[in-house]
Amino acid sequence: MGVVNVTPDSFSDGGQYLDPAAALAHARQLLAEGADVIDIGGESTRPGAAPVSEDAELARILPLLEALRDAPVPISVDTRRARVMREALLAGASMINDVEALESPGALDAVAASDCAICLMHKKGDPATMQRDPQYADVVAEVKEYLAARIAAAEQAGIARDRIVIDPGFGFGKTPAHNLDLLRRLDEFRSLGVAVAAGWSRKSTLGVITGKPVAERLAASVAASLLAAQHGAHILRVHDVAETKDALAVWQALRAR
Ligand code: 9MG
Repeated sequence: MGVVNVTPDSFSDGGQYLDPAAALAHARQLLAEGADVIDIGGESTRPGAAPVSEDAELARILPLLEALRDAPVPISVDTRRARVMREALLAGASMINDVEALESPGALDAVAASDCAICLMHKKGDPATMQRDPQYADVVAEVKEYLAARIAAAEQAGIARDRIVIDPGFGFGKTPAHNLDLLRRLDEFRSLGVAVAAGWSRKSTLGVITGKPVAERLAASVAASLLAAQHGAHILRVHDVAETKDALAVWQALRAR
């Protein structure tokens, strides 16, 4: 899953693709590099990001959705708001990626009323404060319990299990130690019976491990994504599609022999 953030302030690519033409060119580049899904976001979820109105979020993503109507792969929209979900689905999105796991008012119904896929992500706390000393007794057990409850809520709202993807939300209310525990035990999430997604691309834990700023985390991101795949992830949410695909190809070649 290749990321296109149409935002001024995302932690990694903020401001690069606010211009619709630049966003479209980037999406096309990720498609050419072999992305299987494009994930478009119009609101940054990084810690401390400025809130954006629904209208502004829609104004950022709709032109790109329209331009990608004929894309050869599913287009996902990263949003937590029901109205944005509904309008994005009307404009051609076939997946919603929700960092609030359909907890916001009307979100379950918006997704249930369509046949789209849905990624339910875990986060602890609000983006503004979530990185201030998050605490868990057992991070894997707690995140898994939360995601199991959100799968149940989605099914109860009429969303079939085969439409659901779960994501432990690396970096969302987690310390580097929590993120590494989740990565080490990622395969435990497969017992929930739905596809598992993982997003490690350029995240701050990789900065802590390598001592490098966001712009120099490519190798660490590829390594973390590869490890996530080896630990059971079905979907990797990444900024660097070509490099991640090369790493996966080497691993797959080894497995094929
Ligand atoms: C929007 N967004 C930012 N990081 C993410 C992650 O790790 N997973 C998912 N599903 N979405 C994310």
